[in-house]
Amino acid sequence: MSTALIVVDMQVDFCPGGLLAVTSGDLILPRINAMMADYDAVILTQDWHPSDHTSFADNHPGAAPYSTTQMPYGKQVLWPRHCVIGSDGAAFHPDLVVDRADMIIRKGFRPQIDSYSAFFENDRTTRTGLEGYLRERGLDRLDFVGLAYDFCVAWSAIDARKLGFEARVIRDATGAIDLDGSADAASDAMQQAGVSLT
Ligand code: VGL
Ligand code: ZN
Repeated sequence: MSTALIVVDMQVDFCPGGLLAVTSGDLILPRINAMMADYDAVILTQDWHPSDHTSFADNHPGAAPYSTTQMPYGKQVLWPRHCVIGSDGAAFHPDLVVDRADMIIRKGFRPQIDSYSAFFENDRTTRTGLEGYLRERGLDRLDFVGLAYDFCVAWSAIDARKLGFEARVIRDATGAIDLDGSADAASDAMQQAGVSLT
């Protein structure tokens, strides 16, 4: 069996000082960097939105950040503008070791669909291509770390299980947004899906 470390969205905007900062999000960086040596492959994901992205509250006149709206594909949280393609905030955190990464997968670049998961966009049908990459390389065991625990990490790990990969989330190498109990809900959903939380 081969194991990949999937480092989710360790970007400037999700760390303190960023536009959608996760509290203490940067404190997990040394742990993540140190883990990289122990894996057959390291894959980074990068949230990567066009300026007119439908997940940005400021693209919905009158809508407050963190409110929810109905999209053609279902319920969607409206986020503060973040990780705009080419912006400083979309860059990986400067302390993240990127040289070890074999692959960087960008997600959320279609204006009309958000993408929390590294495998499927939020319409739950559009694929990012990550599954094919992992299968071609024979990477069947996946460990997830990064931001945010309750959104992109959880959705990615649950999709990994749906696709038949072994999936583990290293809780102390993640950080949560925790919007209305979303961290506890994510833990429950992951356990339900057969993700191991360590
Ligand atoms: C994320 C909200 C919006 C994440 C990305 O990385 O968890 N959350 N975009
Ligand atoms: Zn995003």
